[in-house]
Amino acid sequence: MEKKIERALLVGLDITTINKRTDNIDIDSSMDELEELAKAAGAEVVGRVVQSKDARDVAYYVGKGKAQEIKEHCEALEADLVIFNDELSGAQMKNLEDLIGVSIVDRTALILDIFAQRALSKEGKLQVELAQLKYRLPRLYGLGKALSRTGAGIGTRGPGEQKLEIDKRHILNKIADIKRELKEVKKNREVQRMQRLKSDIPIVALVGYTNAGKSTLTNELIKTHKEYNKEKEVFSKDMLFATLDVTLRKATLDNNREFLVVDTVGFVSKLPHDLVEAFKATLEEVKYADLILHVVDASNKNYDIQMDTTLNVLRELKALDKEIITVFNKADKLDYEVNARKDEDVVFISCKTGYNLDVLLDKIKEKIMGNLYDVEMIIPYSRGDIFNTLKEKTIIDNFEYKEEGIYIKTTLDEADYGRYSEYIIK
Ligand SMILES: Nc1nc2c(ncn2[C@@H]2O[C@H](COP(=O)(O)OP(=O)(O)OP(=O)(O)O)[C@@H](O)[C@H]2O)c(=O)[nH]1
Ligand SMILES: [Mg+2]
Repeated sequence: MEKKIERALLVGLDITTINKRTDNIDIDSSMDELEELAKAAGAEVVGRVVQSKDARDVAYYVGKGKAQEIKEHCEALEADLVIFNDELSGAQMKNLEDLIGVSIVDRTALILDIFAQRALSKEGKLQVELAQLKYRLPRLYGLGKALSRTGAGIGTRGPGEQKLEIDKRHILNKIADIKRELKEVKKNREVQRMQRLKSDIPIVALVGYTNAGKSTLTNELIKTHKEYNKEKEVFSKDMLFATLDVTLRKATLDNNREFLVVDTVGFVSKLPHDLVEAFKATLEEVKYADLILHVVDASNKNYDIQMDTTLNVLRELKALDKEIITVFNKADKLDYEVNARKDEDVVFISCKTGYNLDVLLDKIKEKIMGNLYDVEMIIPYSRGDIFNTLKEKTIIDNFEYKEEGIYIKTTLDEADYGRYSEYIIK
């Protein structure tokens, strides 16, 4: 399919009435983020317009006069589309499109578009398409121009580049189909999860704002595993929403114990609600985690607001009662003091320089291993399987073949201590 780089004009509203705002980010940072999102969707940003107003205009979002001005900017800049920094109603879209005469895309559609382009797994694709269709349903009559564009423009693409349905009845049928398919996929995932839980390897989930360094940290952590190779690495890039699908990889602690690292999709402020809903299923892995690493880009001046965004999603996922380590990443770029909040377990690291990665691994060990017991055991020769398991799982300080069995000295975690108690002599 032909791909033309679209020229986008960004429009934001700086709402001056505090209680009418939907976030706390200052308008410049918010527009910077919108620009990153637009780039991530493949657009070229040709200009920015910010309007200060005490509230949104119901018909034109920025007000009719400003919309008229935007039309003139579009002509001068030869813009193909205008991207608005908030979610618009169907009526606002239609009015703005009729007046300005180019496609209108809002922040939600933009984020959905990026997700549609990046989703890899079957489940990810289904979930994005579902969120897109739900977004479209109440806006069909306002999406005329955006949907009738030829080629695959921002806001028209479904996962896998097929054009999205624009007929209401088709959309409803499609939504029902997708929900059915998702149920199947979910069943499969459940089976896999049960197998994992049975294998009782602790699960450590990395969550955080987009671009915080979750995938980079994942790649650092998995280097500790004996089966590590380059191909196991996950994709990381200086780009919003580099990761869309949840991946699981193995890592090892210095006491030879394995744990699973779960890399997850990043969050962003004003994340479309349907998308949060959609990804709740994928993020279920987080609910089953033994430990959460909340990865924060400490060098971002809005790190505090970004943390709140992440914590809010964790709250929605009902995962806030889990053990959490706050990982302030990019310590190499820090040029101001970052204040940790009270009651938080915090570690400053740099994936770039390797600073404090060992401290982080120690903290992980402390959290997921619980109490550790130094033991001496005698394992009867008939239970060579246990000896082999412990050889794999623990570091055996000492062993000896004795008459009554194999004598070993090692360290056991809580679960194994209970499991093998009959063989423990000290
Ligand atoms: N300076 C510096 N850059 C880092 C560090 N860690 C990661 N980065 C960079 O930050 C960018 C984002 O890293 P990712 O690992 O892709 O971030 P992510 O959290 O997985 O992002 P999403 O998948 O988009 O949610 C990349 O360009 C990394 O190279 C660090 O410690 N210091
Ligand atoms: Mg990532």
